[in-house]
Amino acid sequence: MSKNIYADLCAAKVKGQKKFVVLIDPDKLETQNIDQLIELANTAKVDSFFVGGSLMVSDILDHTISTVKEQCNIPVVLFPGSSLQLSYRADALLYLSLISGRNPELLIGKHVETAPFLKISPLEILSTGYMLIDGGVPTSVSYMSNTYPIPATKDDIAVCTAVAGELLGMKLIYMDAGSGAEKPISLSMIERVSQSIDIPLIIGGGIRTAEKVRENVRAGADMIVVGNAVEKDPQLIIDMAAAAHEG
Ligand code: 1GP
Repeated sequence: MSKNIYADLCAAKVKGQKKFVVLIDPDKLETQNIDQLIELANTAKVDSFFVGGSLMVSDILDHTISTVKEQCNIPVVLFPGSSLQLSYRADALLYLSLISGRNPELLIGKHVETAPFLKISPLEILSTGYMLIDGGVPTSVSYMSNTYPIPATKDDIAVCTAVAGELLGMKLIYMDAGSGAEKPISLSMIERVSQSIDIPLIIGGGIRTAEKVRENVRAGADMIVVGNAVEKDPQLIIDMAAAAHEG
């Protein structure tokens, strides 16, 4: 399997091209919906699927990825809520270090445990500085990770955290207001952080409209992730992907 997702993302960033990602939480996906989701994603030229969840209670991760792979060529990237969410059927894995928090297990502990498996895996490993930003409601990831998010108005803290991640050698920064966030990340925070780092910036959490996707890419996001909104209304994929791609 070719390991070119990161190279492709960096090349797109240089050209100012933005990416649109659909988040699939296997727990929330009804079997009958996945076919429609994949068809829409194909039509909309969605750039990747992220697959994962803060707490996965079913064991259909492999099955979900296989179903996607059978029906399209869109890359599948694991977005693991825990070290149990590992599948060699995916193309890549976000190797998340929760740099907004101070939980050592999620900064390095889980990485040590999983390193021997990942070293020999066929997955493209994408070292990612993961930053939770307060989205107005307590999120599953905040509870499960036992960490506080960065306050929504503290742009300086977000900038310093992202720059620290870049200086530590991380390949991506993912700022996430959490799934179902009431308030998505502010445009001023996206602007400040994107201007402060050279690595690609992923933004997600609480994005519900194509207009918000457009605003976020114009503010400097390189990749937009949407989960809840397209679970509720899969047709949104078409306009949201277009908004990201048109910039
Ligand atoms: C959460 O960024 C993702 O980790 C997506 O959030 O489900 O609110 O779109 P939503």
